[in-house]
Amino acid sequence: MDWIDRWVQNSSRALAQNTSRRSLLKRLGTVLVGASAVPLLPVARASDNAKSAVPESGDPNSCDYWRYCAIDGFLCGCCGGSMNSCPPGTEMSPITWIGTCHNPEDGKSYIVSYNDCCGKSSCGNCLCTRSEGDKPIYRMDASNDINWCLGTESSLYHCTVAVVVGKALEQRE
Ligand code: ABN
Repeated sequence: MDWIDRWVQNSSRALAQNTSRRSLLKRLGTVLVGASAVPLLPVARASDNAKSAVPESGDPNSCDYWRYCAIDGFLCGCCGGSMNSCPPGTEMSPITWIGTCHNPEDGKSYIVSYNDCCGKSSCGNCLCTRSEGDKPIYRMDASNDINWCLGTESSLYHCTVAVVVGKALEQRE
């Protein structure tokens, strides 16, 4: 008999001898529950994709900075993080508010994702509420006055980062 056949036969025998039906079901259950803990849906993690291509000018800790055209929150650069990274001890929310901002450096428009950093109480520094394109809170789908600390371990809001996701399509005249 082939060694693979022998190996499978021996393993099956050993499994049958050493495992009761109940413990087999228990193991199967553990594997199924474990597998369900692995996130099935891909979540777009914010990373500054267009970073190398985006010319920057100005002070990223100032509310006037071009990326903040639609932001509503405390600037993470004033809270121990940076314009596109959360301060230590906080977690970036995967659910975000999106804006389209004009970059004066190259005259192009970029899609900017405003991710809340979560897990610590409000930072309190550099509040910036420019809110371009924002609608009142009763239009939840189009309002940025919302705590986006959803899908994170903690729902405590700390500050907001502005991550350039990509170039916006040019509008036809
Ligand atoms: N997205 C910033 C924010 C957090 C809490 C409350 C309002 C706005």
